[in-house]
Amino acid sequence: MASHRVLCILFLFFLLFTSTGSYTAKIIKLSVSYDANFQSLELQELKAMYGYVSAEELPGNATLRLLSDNDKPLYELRVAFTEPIFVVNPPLVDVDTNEVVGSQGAESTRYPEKGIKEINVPYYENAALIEIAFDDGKETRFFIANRLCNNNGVCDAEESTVSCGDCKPDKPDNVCIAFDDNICDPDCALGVDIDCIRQQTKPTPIPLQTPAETPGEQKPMPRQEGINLIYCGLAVVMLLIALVVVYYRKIKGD
Ligand SMILES: [Ca+2]
Ligand SMILES: [Ca+2]
Repeated sequence: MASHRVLCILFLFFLLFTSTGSYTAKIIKLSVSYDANFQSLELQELKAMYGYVSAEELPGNATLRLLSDNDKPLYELRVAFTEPIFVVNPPLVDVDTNEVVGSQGAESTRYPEKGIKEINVPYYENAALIEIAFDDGKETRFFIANRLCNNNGVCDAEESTVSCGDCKPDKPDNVCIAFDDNICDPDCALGVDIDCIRQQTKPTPIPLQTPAETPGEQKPMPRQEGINLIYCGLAVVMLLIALVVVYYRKIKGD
């Protein structure tokens, strides 16, 4: 029985350690859009938050580099961009041999589409540039420092409390940080941030109500006090009767 308890405690510690260990990494979430042949790349969105760093995609077809404001490499990752193509009437393929075995009757048509790739890189305070270099030589650079924080006192769309002092932890910034830190993050869903649960379940003090007294109004005597006075009165009367009886007996005896 005791060994079961020890195992349960160890398991809970393991869960706690592993969950916080992976969740507490500060990252920058990047959404890169691209067209066919990876001609025009755009950094559609970015946001600093807590989460997982993307795994290396080997062999991949491009290298993503995170650079500092003085072009110093901070982080490097191999990434695989897939051609954004939509095929109408694709030819029939043998699933075992992977060979084209015939067409579906109509000519197959390929339409170029827009692709979106999401990549999470570690967050660095001095991160300033993202460079995506394809193996065929195409290279694109995005300036990110000003997008992560422009220090204008307003929490802008791509800023968050992780990357910018313009955003406050108890105000909305579209990033939920559910730490037990006495701060209820309004971006967290119901029941996610323990501090918000505490805030909701905290009992609200009820003000003590004193009855309004009008001048000249007789305050009703409390019941117990009234009863005590009656007993006192009765005791005094009985004592007086007893004294009178004793006095008369004394006179008669004399
Ligand atoms: Ca700002
Ligand atoms: Ca919190």
